[in-house]
Amino acid sequence: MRIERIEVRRLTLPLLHPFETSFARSTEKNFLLVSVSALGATGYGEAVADDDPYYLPETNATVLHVIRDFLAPLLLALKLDHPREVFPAFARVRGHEMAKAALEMAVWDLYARLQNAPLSRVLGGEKRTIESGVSIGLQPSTDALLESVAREVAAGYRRIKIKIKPGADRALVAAVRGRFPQVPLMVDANSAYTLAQAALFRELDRERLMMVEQPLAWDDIVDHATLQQQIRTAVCLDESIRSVEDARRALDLGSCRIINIKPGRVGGFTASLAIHDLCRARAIPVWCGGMLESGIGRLANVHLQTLPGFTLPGDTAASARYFEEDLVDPPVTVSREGAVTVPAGPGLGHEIVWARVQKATRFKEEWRSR
Ligand code: OSB
Ligand code: MG
Repeated sequence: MRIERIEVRRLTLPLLHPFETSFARSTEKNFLLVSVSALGATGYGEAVADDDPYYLPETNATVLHVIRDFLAPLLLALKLDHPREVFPAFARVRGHEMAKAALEMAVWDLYARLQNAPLSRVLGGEKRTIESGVSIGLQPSTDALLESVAREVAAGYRRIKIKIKPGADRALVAAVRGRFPQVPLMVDANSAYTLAQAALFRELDRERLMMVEQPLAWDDIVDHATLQQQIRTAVCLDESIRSVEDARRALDLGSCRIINIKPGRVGGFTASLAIHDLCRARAIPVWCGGMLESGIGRLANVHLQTLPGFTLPGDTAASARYFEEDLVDPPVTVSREGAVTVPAGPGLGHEIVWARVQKATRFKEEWRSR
């Protein structure tokens, strides 16, 4: 198969509630949606970059630049038998995993649609439902946080993650633990600390957290190894793992005991499968993170989590927590038991609502094979 057409759209969706982390506060979701077409079908991939480089270095502008000037020409020149050939074909381009992932995941979706198979099946996954946790942003007050945790526990989410930052950490954790002694709980610092603050994480050992996610620098695996040696709680890496090689080095060093796989962060599904397989061989649990994706990226994450190594609940909460109207119909929903049903239809498996995509589109650009 040859890809005949690639389109990139820039979309803006208002967020129902602002989402605050140690690095930013977002009130809307601005992202790029990639479409790839061949043989009368089209597949979709959502880029996970933001307008700013505060989570990782890529931005929507760099993703568009790298797709337009480097990746789209490479993809249009490829003769493909299987989507696993896309990621290696991008190898000459260093980094830019978010740009690579958006295109690569669109090709997987296209391939699944052409096979008339759910994406989960072509990825090799077997689960029919996956378990969801929820990520709760920094709140205006501890009471607001407790109220939010109570709401999500009642909704059925299987694990609560709260964001922390210097000055908003031990007291928040103690308050949530005090009120919910048994809830599976974890924290995510998004790289807000340094090793000089290791004492905080030694204190948090008392709170029976499932893990602490990305406490130290976004590009570090050395200090994380030192920290992991000093605490009992498992360190989970998010930002620091952008390839299977990053994962191998981190595991060799003992930098973490859990890995968060976001396909949009590591270059797509092929890289995600490689990290999954590596972790499985070393008995390291993995789970799938989220990036406040629309239903398109959210469903991609749902399909990936059908693989057997995803043994911990992911950040794949219901569309209704984020958006008034999602871009897919039906939206992603979560049962009272915290489960998401894996769509059985071809590709991502839910219809894309084009009127909503059009309404959210700010501009688009396309490239065709000659
Ligand atoms: O670190 O996991 C993260 C959102 C944006 C950027 C980074 C992260 C997050 C989340 C939210 O934690 C996960 C979600 O609900 O999609
Ligand atoms: Mg994270």
